[in-house]
Amino acid sequence: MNQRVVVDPITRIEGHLRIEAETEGGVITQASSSGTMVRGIEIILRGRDPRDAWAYAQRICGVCTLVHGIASVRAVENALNYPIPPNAQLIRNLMIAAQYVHDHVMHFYHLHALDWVDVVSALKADPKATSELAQSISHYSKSSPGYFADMQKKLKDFVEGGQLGIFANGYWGHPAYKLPPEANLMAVAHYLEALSWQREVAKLHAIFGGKNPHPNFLVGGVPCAISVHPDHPGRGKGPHFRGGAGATAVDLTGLQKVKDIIGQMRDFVDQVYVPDTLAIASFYKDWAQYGEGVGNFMTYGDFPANGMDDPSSFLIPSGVILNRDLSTVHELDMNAADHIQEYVSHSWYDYSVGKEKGLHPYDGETNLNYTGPTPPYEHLEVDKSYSWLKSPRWKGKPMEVGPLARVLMLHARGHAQTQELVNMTLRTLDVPVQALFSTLGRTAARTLETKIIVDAMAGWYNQLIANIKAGDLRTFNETLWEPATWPQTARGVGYMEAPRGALGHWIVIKNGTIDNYQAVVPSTWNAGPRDAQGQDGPYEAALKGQPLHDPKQPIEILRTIHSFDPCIACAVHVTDPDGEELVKVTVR
Ligand code: NFE
Ligand code: MG
Repeated sequence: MNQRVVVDPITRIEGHLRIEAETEGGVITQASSSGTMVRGIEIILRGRDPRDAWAYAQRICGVCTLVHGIASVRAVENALNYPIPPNAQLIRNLMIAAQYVHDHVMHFYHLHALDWVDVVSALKADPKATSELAQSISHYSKSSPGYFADMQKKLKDFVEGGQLGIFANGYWGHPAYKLPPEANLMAVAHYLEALSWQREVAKLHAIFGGKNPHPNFLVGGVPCAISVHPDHPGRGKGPHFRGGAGATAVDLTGLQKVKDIIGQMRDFVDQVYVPDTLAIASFYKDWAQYGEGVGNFMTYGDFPANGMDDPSSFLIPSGVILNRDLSTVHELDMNAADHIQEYVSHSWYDYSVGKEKGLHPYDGETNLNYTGPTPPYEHLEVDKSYSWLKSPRWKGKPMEVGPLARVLMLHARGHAQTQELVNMTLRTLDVPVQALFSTLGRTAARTLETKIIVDAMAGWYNQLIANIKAGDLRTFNETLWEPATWPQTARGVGYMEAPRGALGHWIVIKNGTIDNYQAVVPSTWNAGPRDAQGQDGPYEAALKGQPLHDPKQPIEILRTIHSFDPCIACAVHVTDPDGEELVKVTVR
């Protein structure tokens, strides 16, 4: 029997995402991914000072709190050929890395884990056996029978008090949950630990950027001065240090705190996140055959050692992998008109060139035109336009971006630590290399890249300290700050690897103000709708062929969609003036 399963909203994500899945005989034959919210940041930016763009662009999202700030200042710097000092580069690397580690751990425990971990089953666990399990996979200190008994009591109080709260409405007891009660209890305990841990590690952003979320940035550097005087923490001077907490210099106490936070991050990743991922995955090996996306992977690259002008110095390289073929990495050109384009054939937008043609972001347009059904509606018109997301394509092909793309790219480019980690994971789980391309592989890749990035943080920190010891305290380059020094027209691209994948901001500057601004965002690449050729986006492709045990409890859809870690606020990034949901605004 044919049936259309609608999941709306998909929960435990950021933003508003709807999935409509056509099923036949209990298997998904076609899936449609729809972003049901629209915003207008790109329109808001027009006519403004490019040096202020980061502060607006950063509000695209409150989850990947810094990435749009970074992409924005890099776009302006790229347009103006504006070099930044080495310390600013290192501080940005540390801040980006901190975002990854924070975001990936939160995603695993707080957004994704409940797809695999049955909270209610944890009540049946034996704390002593849980302790033995925990100690067999890690030397994390919180692992005694007493600790797990306490955690279980906490959980029991929640449940008995009718306060399951965030755990309410799960598909508890669904046969797809395979973990024994002890593994469930261990994971729930770490869910709660991760909540306190993240509060601490977020302070790294506050030290360098004044606050979190949405730390401060600065075109030409970073907005924190460095002071090495032990008694008198310095203050930033000049027009670019605009007050607020970010204007206070980072002193030796702050730098020591950064070091401590890096240690805390690393301990949690090594002792909790990595072992938990492997332990949980070992019960879900059947998920190594489901959830492959489009088979094409793309990275823009990030974490420069020598600045953004030297991509060969990036920790994460850039490139494109087609049809799973890791033996060839294709070069990608962010400025070439025919490489990256966005299509709107199935999106609620119009283009001046017609709905079938793609546009490069420098020529990008944001013309909203809702043509969908009047709410409340049962189904979207998936043969016409059905999403507020555009469909970005590389040379006309859909691309998966994100942790899996990065791990594959690092692997393909011969990064030794990545190859070791991937081999260790495949060996431990006893799954074939094709498992990488699955829901399980995508989730594991996120854990592995967290390990790679957290390990790299100590190196950037040590380099920063070495520079400071050698007397280099520069964090800002003033030479191009004044628009009088700029060319009349300029354009540039700022890019980075955000936690969810390749992120680009394209800016056109005319007479010192923003003439056009387009952001093409990771979740748009992954969650976008079909294109003019009818090619599925990665979410859509990943759901195709997926069996559904019970259409009323579509946990399988959640598992695969969550493995991408959706952020729909990022993906649509374009607020209507009243900040309301569009369905309430545009309906005729
Ligand atoms: Ni709103 Fe974001 C990240 C960006 S999304 S979370 O990571 O850019 O796709
Ligand atoms: Mg866009």
